[in-house]
Amino acid sequence: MTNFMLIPGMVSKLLPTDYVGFTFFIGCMAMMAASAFFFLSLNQFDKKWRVSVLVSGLITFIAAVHYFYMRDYWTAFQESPTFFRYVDWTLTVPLMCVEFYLILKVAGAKQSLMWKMIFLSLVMLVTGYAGETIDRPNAWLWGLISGIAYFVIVYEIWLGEASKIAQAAGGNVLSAHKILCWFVLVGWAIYPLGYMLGTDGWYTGILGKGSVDVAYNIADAINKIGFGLVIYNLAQQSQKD
Ligand SMILES: *C/C=C(C)/C=C/C=C(C)/C=C/C1=C(C)CCCC1(C)C
Repeated sequence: MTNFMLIPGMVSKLLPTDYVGFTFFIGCMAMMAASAFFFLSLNQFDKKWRVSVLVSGLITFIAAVHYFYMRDYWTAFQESPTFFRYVDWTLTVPLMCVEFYLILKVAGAKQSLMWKMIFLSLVMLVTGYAGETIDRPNAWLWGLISGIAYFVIVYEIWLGEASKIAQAAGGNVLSAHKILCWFVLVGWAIYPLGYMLGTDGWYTGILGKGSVDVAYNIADAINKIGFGLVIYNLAQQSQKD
């Protein structure tokens, strides 16, 4: 663990052209600022919404801590911090599934819906990790399995049980659910794109190679902070009515 830690009092040198390193630094600060924002706003919400906003803050806080590790790893080795990346996702993506459940709970969502989504997200992440690390020659195959799990999540929230509950709830809950659905369909789609830029497969001839980290860092900022703000907004709107 300590073999890549910085010497106390020393800052590693980042080249002005290291745009990947730049996005890691921005990621640290953005996640930290967002966490402060969500945590400090907690008092203004009543109990019903407080947990949802708290979870938004936990998601960006967990990401902030991982971003500090990933930034240091990148500055030390100029290599993708894949391990920390997937530890972060393994904690934060299931928490996003919890968020879906929390906002639909008022409309009668069952816990089984939450567990189903958590399970699917873990299948998506474990297979993605396998493709990026232990079995890179078959990255396309792992990516495909991961993509199927992702597709089932998209189906579940757009057309499945979750969408029916949101329809029944109507009002603010329905509009927030809709926005979150767009996050998962469009914002989350950046991840498989990043994966294809960083691994070799039939797609490499079409897409070429690119920085998997820049793609993931941009996606994280959009999906973790943006997603949290939707919840924050829902809580605030619902409190006014
Ligand atoms: C905060 C982190 C989030 C919202 C991470 C989401 C990650 C994904 C949606 C990853 C999806 C992948 C595929 C659909 C196929 C290729 C492998 C992955 C894991 C990059």
